[in-house]
Amino acid sequence: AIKKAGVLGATGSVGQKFILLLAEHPEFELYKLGASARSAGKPYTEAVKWRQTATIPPSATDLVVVECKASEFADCDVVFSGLDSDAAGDIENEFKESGLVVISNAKNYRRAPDVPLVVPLINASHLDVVARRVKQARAANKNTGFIICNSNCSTAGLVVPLGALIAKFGDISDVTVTTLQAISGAGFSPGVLGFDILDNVIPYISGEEEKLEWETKKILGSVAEDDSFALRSTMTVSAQCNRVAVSDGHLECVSIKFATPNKPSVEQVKQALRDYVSESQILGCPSAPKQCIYVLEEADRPQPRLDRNRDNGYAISVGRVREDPVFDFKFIVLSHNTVIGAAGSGILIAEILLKRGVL
Ligand code: 11C
Repeated sequence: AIKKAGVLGATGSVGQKFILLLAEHPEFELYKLGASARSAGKPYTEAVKWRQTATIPPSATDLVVVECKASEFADCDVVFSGLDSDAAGDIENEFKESGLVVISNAKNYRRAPDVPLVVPLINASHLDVVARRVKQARAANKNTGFIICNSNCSTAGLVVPLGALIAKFGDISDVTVTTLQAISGAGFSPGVLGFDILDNVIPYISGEEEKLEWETKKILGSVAEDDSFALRSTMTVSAQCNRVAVSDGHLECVSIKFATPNKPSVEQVKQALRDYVSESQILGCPSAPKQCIYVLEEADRPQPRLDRNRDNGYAISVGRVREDPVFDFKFIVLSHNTVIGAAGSGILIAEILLKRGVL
């Protein structure tokens, strides 16, 4: 049966993306939309109209927005949270405590050792712990509520090729990454700019470098014997982040050093990226990309405008794979920051949970 989905932060930019991705979804129906008290009681079209660029799918038009209270969402099978971090902490915790499954794009619980941080193309295995805990809780008639976080958008693009290469060649010891990030990551669209980006590059994004350096290690680390998700990767990651005049699609210039003295060749690195298959593809999830990582050979690709929508924004593009005179290899990564970098990852997590009988 189709599962009932709720969306928190429904009028925000991530919430709107969740709504668009759920509107035509074969396994989930849009069932409850939550927003601030200011929007509660209004039909969604009315609540979101102050956002000049909003696209409203027909299945959401007449849904009446409610406040983000667990009691309003009690009969949802899954709740996607696009809440801002100032509201997400208390609300998501209340939902979890009342037995709801929350898949969150907010940063609040990403570092919590009992909360998995999942980029579904690369560490869906961390969901095993959730599946086990939920089955035990069900058997004991206990609360089966939990929170799963998806990562920061630039982290999502970075960890996919890193994880694919670790799976094939063993640990990576050092990573440097310089990002060129789209304005939609800051919640802006081209028509509604929040700052002077045209003819400009802003060489600072608050908190972003720390997220890349920290989240990458949690995602690519193993799960501890006590099922906790503490930092377990010993990789050193150094990030520099820039905002550029692009609407969607984060580009990242990455250099890596393998821990092993037996280095693969450039061709072997490319082949390993091409051959990588994610669990979402193996399980046949409806939103899974056809190819997880596209390796492009043209010298000037990937580019955001040309390559961000591969496989509906769920695939990662890698280009310019070459030797690095300081580290071992360098390459460019492009990911769609609002799809696989945000709401799309949340949807894929839910699809995997459904296939595993958790939802
Ligand atoms: C950006 N990475 O592009 C941010 C947006 O932690 O989910 C996403 C923030 C987050 O500015």
